[in-house]
Parts: sequence; structure tokens; C-alpha cells
Amino acid sequence: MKYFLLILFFSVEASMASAHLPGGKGTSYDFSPLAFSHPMVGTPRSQRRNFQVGNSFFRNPWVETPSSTPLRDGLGPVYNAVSCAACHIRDGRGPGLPDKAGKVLTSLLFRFKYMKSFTSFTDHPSYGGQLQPQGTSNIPSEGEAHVSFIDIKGKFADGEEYLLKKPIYKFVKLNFGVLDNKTSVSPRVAPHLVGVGLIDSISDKSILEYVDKDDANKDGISGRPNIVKSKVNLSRLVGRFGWRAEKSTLKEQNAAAFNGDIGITSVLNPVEDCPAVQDDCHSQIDEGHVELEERTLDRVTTYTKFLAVPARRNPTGLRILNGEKVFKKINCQSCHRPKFTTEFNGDQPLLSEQEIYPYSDFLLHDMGEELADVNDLGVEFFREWKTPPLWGLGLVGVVNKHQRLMHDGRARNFKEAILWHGGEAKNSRDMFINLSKKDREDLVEFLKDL
Ligand code: HEC
Ligand code: HEC
Ligand SMILES: [Ca+2]
Ligand SMILES: [Ca+2]
Ligand SMILES: [Ca+2]
Repeated sequence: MKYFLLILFFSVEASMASAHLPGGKGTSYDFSPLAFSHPMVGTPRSQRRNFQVGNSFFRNPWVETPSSTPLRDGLGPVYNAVSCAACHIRDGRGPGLPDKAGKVLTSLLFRFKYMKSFTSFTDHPSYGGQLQPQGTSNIPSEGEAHVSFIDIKGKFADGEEYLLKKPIYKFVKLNFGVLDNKTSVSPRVAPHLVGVGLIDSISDKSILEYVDKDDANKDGISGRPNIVKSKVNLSRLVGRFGWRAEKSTLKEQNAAAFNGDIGITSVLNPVEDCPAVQDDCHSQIDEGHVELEERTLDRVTTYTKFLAVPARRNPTGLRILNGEKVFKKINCQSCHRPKFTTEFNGDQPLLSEQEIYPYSDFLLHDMGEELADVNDLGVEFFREWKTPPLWGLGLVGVVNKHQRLMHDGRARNFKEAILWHGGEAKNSRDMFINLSKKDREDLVEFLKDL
């Protein structure tokens, strides 16, 4: 009897150790509305100062040039928001969509791809890579995005009804002509930023292990890497940041955000997003000069790199354990891979060889037509999305006071997020619909504990 208890004790302990520490050694233990804003436990003193300075550049507004604060000017000519924190609210997620039809919120941005031929896409000739709804003094903004919703009704196998709200986007006050039907529109909401330094520390090789491009094992799930060359790490090729894994390093993701979202140029992104047809904006391009000091970009990158992943709150709760079983049973983990080990990094013990639990494979999957990017006429262009990490999602409700999920925030809670899954995830979604109410709810309890 004693022997039996001992084994039980050890196995519970072993599973607790890993489940408790999704972000490795640096996992944090604050579950308040500031849960996403802490440096990893054990962040060295030398980095704490950079973390704090980086934090102020993340949070405080950028201003127009010329100004009395040259370290933080250069806003625009066109932009989405005046600070990183305006979208990544408390380092968490933006709501993106309003509850009723109307103007979309700041934290939702729109990327454009313009079809030049059947196989080649470029930035939009008049609007560039992204819609900026704001302009500085005397510079016209590009336009505004509005949303309306179409109801999609359905039923679980046990008869319980659900109602999804499908967003339809419309652009108004467009200052440089209509978006024609060659333009693919990709809505993206600001995700929460916990653990991005750990994601930056996963080797390409670890991600490539899960690639199954042609679905060789016939489980209906393929998954391919988004190959993107990095300018800062020449051996890095696998994209992993953003909803479509379009950036392969944290520093490049951050530099692109400065450039596209705030209008701040840097050595990595030296040109303002002002296509030639935007005369006033274009005339402000100063090619000989970049606005962001390299040191500031590095500090903001240090800030994001050390943002801690909060611990699980109750990983051994009975309902949560059942939910975890259901998660495996209905194949959620075929894309939302629980575990990775980060690569060796002699300089940063907190990022080095850490066993982490992001619940993602960082690969692109066909997610079905309902989630696809479309043009003005609703014709589909791209339907692949990166599996997003699930860690920290259970605290979005506490930090951001909403539980909107998916790439544009269309899901109002976890249940809806699963119901929006299609394409390669259709089997999992159908199995979810067929679960008993208790298993469905336990699965959600598990997700809320991540
Ligand atoms: C207008 C809103 C907005 C602003 C301002 C903004 N972001 Fe983002 N951020 C986003 C969106 C949307 C994404 C997803 C991008 C995509 O899918 O391409 C994102 C993604 C990211 C990611 C990748 C997260 C992941 O896990 O994939 C990082 C890191 C990031 N932003 C950092 C920053 C920093 C640093 C700043 C300030 C320089 C900033 N962001 C400003 C909206 C914003
Ligand atoms: C084929 C791969 C795949 C499978 C299987 C899959 N997912 Fe996903 N999941 C994704 C992708 C890709 C997205 C992002 C789609 C989007 O935003 O449009 C996503 C998004 C999510 C989100 C929202 C994340 C966020 O940051 O907003 C949750 C929650 C989620 N999945 C849970 C589940 C659960 C639970 C299951 C099992 C029922 C499951 N997923 C099965 C690929 C998958
Ligand atoms: Ca600028
Ligand atoms: Ca633009
Ligand atoms: Ca497969």
C-alpha cells in the first residue's frame, strides 16, 4: 500500500513540474491584470535595466517630428497607433472587433496583397502592405475599416445551439481609390506577447520535425513551414511570428511593427510605408536618415524577449485533467503541439534549453474557407494560418477583460474559437460538436488553465 502511494505521488509530481512551468525556469506567478507584463523570474540585473527602458519605449506614445523629445519622434506620416501598447494592451491582446457593427478598433489591422498575376502577389500599388487609418498633421490617412456581421447558427450533437458572428469588412473614406478585386485583405488582431523570446529561441530543426506537407500519415493534417529569410540571423529560415508566421526573428517582427504600425523607420526597415501615389506622405520620405536608434530597437526587443509566461493555475484539477484528455482524444495536439525544447544559448540561461509548453507547431495549416482572406467581392485568396500558441490564453480574460480569439478576434470565447476551425481541423471540430456537454466544458476549463 505504501509503495503504491509513493508511485502515485511521484507521477503526480512529475506531471506537475512540467505543467506548472510552461515558460521554463523564467515562468512567472502573478495572475492579476498585470500577468503578461513581468520579466521572467531570474532575469539578470544587466537585462532588467534594458527591460525597463524597452518597456517605456513600448508603452509611451511616439510623437511627430520635429519635437522636444527626438528619441521618440518620427510618428507617421501614416500610422495605426502611437504606441505598441495601444494595440498590445497590457502586453496582451486587443479586442479588434466591436460588439456591434461599426468601426473596427485600433488593435485590428489589415494587410494587403495585390495580385499581379495568378502566382505573384505584391504590396498594394496605392496602399502598400497595410492600411494605416491615421495620418500626422497635413497628411491624409488612408481610410477606415468597418465591420458588419453575418449570423451562422448551429447545434451541438446534444441539441445545444450556438451562434457565430462572421465579420464582413468594408473600407470607407479611402483616400487613394477603391480596393479592387485583385486585393486580398487580411485582418489581424494584436496577439498577447508572453513567451515570444522563448519562441525566438526554438531552432528551425525542432519546428521542421512536425512538417507533414503531403499528409504522409493520412490523418488529414499537413502543415508546412513558412520559409522566410532573416536579415539578422542568416541560419534562421522558419517563420514563427505573426498569424501567418511571416517573420522568423523577434527583432525583425518588432522592427516591422515600428515601421508599419507606428511609422518609425529603422536600419532593418528604412523606408516609410508611403506608395508613390500618396504625394504628401511620399514627399516626407527621407532616405538618408532612419528614425529609430538601433539601441532603442534592441531594448524594445529585450523587453519583449523577457516577457514571462505565467504558470498554470490548476494543472491537476480533475475537470482540467479530463479536459486535457479530451484535447488529445480529438486531435487538438496534432497542431497545438504541447512541448518544445529551446536551443542552447550560452548567454541567456533563461532562454537556453528550456522545456516549454506553447501548444503550437508554428506551421501553416489550411483552416477552411470561413477563415480565409478574401477580396472586395468575397472571393477567397489565402486560407492558411499558423497554429497560434495557446499559453497564457486563459488569462486574456483577466488582463484584457474580453476573451476574443482567432486572427481577427471573431470568436467571443473558447467554444466559438473551436467552432470556427475548418479545413485540416474540421475533424477535430466535428468531434468537438459530438462531445458530451461535460467533456466540452472540461476542454474549455483546460484551455482556460493554460
Ligand atoms: C496597430 C496595432 C499594433 C501595434 C501598434 C503594434 N502591434 Fe504588434 N502585433 C499586431 C498584430 C495585428 C500582430 C500580428 C501580426 C501579423 O499577423 O502579421 C502583432 C504581432 C506582434 C508580435 C508577434 C507575436 C507572435 O507571437 O506572433 C510581436 C512580438 C509584436 N507584435 C510586437 C510589437 C511591438 C514591439 C510593437 C511596437 C513597436 C507593436 N507590436 C505594435 C498589432 C500591433
Ligand atoms: C489543423 C491544425 C489545428 C487543429 C487540429 C486544431 N487547431 Fe486550433 N488553431 C489552429 C490555427 C491555424 C488557428 C488560428 C486560426 C485563425 O486564427 O484563424 C487555431 C486557433 C485556435 C484557438 C484560438 C487561439 C488564439 O490565439 O486566438 C484556440 C483556442 C484553439 N485553436 C484551440 C483548439 C482546440 C481546442 C482544438 C481541438 C478541438 C484545435 N484548436 C485544433 C490550428 C489547429
Ligand atoms: Ca516616420
Ligand atoms: Ca499603407
Ligand atoms: Ca498528417
